[in-house]
Amino acid sequence: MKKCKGCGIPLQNKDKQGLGYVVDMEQDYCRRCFRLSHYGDTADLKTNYVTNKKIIDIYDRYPNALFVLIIDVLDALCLKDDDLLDTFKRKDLVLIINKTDILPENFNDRKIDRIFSKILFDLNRKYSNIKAAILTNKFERQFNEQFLNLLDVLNATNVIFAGRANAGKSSLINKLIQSSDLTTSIYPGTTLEEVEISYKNYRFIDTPGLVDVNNYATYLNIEKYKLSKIDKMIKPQIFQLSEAQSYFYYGLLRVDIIPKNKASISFYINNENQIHRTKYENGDDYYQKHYCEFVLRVKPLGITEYSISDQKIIVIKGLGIIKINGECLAYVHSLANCRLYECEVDL
Ligand SMILES: Nc1nc2c(ncn2[C@@H]2O[C@H](COP(=O)(O)OP(=O)(O)O)[C@@H](O)[C@H]2O)c(=O)[nH]1
Ligand SMILES: [Mg+2]
Repeated sequence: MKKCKGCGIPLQNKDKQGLGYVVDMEQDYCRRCFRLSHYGDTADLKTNYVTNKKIIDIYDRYPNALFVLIIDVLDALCLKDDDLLDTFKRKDLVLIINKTDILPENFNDRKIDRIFSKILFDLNRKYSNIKAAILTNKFERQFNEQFLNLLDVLNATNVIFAGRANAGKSSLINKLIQSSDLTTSIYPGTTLEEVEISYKNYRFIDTPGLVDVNNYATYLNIEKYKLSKIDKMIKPQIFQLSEAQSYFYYGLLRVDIIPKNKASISFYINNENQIHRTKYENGDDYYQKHYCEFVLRVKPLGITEYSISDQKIIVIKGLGIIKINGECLAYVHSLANCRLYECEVDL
């Protein structure tokens, strides 16, 4: 059976509306990949084709492969409380913490090393199957050499690239094989099936991304997703306050802060979006008045209360991070489906 070189779906020339459609079976790429790569056309993008069960079945078909788990850098900040690594408990695992280029300017190499050494140290105590970890991003030049050396040290030739949707798996394999064979896009759910690639004496296997029920991206439609996803270096939006204030990120997130004295709050989100601030007394009014205008409003928000004595860093997967400093009460209104994660490492 011939499969699409970009996303792995079996090709067919019978059903024009169906996945894997090609006019001519000689073609290597399905219509969906062709449109996505050439025109950024998302019409055929959202499918319910990929499920976590299917992806785990793919993993199970490669019992002897080395598992390379690609993780978005912001997700990596709360990996200890995530169940992602449990999926790979019985596999030899290499972690790749990807997209470090989105971290703010003051995150120099030393700072990044400090943060992730601590996180990885804690992870290693729980998961003895982690053989190595690499921090990288798509701009890093030494990655290929480093990674291929590591494969040789680990004596690995069959290598499966796994992880959550949109972590950068396909992009990373393209970079390794120095091609653009695999279809990549800013949207989750691009890769539909496993794609095997022979390179030198290795066999690389790309896979679809696991769906994360705690990630905002899972619940946003394409337009909302495009507005809020972070793909460039974050410039935090920082606010000082000495009286109670409410902060709004459209209808996606609201944070009320009631300070004992002075406090500050920083939002690490997509730079294109401005946080709106009102007095706390006007917060509800503002929310009611603009309720219908909130272009990004998706589902009811749930409220989590924090009593903060010094600092709290909260990771909201798929949306960003908030960092609150000072003695205060904070009420975070966020998408009820998505769990909030506290990051224990200072940023
Ligand atoms: N900023 C940034 N974006 C990246 C990086 N790696 C991948 N991306 C982007 O993340 C998106 C998802 O990439 P893709 O390879 O399709 O992810 P996959 O679903 O894991 O295969 C694309 O828009 C990539 O350009 C990176 O290191 N930094
Ligand atoms: Mg992919």
